[in-house]
Amino acid sequence: MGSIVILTGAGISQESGIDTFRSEGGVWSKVKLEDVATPEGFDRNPKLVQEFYNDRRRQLVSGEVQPNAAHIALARLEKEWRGEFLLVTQNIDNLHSEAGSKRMIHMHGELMKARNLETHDVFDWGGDITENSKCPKSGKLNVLRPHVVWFGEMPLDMDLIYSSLSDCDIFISIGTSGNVYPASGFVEEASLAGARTIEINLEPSIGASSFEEKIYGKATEVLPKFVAELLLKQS
Ligand code: BJW
Repeated sequence: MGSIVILTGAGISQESGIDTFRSEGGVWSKVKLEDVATPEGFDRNPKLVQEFYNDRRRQLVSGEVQPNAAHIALARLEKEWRGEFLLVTQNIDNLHSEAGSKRMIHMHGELMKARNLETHDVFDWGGDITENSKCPKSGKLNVLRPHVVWFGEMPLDMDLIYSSLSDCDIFISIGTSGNVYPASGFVEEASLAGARTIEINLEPSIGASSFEEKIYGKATEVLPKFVAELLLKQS
């Protein structure tokens, strides 16, 4: 049994119709990350950044993207696993929670939330953020930004993530290329704790050699089977 920490990245939502970042045709082949995913880019051109996230938020609320078999398998694992469980996602979409995951951290924030730049209050947000959007608490205009973590900003809930990694028995990384720190270093933390480490991805990630076990294939094809086997072994 024991405790499990899972890290997910854009690859788990790819089969739901959400673009990954670094694959051919991915997000960073269409827009410059310096323009849309840094605080400096937001200072230079807030309208461009808000539009980039408004478009992505619209895709989520349109109903055209739904959780896939991989999201559902992780929700099942959380429900049926008898030990400790934590899902850490780098994704800002809401597909894990739509699939039923509960014990979860969005380390890079959430598209369906807005944050007040001055007070740091966070609000559920399902529509566009525009120059006419008022902070629901202060009523002020032009103080809202997407509640996401850009390059150079501190990811969320790092204390809880590191304490869970330092105490875990199994670490599973799913659908992430391993390009972005600090998530790319989680496997080392888990290894130091003596955890069994597993990478599930379409192809070897940058940090593949740090994992003891590797399974390559589409998340929807590989993960449901992997979860079923893991649950079978705990009984
Ligand atoms: C499939 C699949 C299928 C496809 N099935 N698999 C120099 C050296 C080292 C570090 C730094 C450096 N200079 C600066 C840094 C730090 C920086 C960083 O890492 N930069 C690198 C680019 C070099 N990091 C930061 O700034 C972070 N903050 C920070 O470090 O704070 C300081 C600190 C923290 C902690 C302790 C101490 C200090 C913040 C990073 C914020 C990242 N933000 C983004 C945007 C968020 C909002 C948005 O979505 O727009 O987060 S960037 C983007 O990349 C997004 C993602 O969450 C993140 C990771 O991408 P991911 O998920 O791995 O996607 P891909 O596309 O790269 O990979 C997908 C994978 O899936 C591929 O491998 C496919 O093969 C696979 N796949 N289909 C299974 N069907």
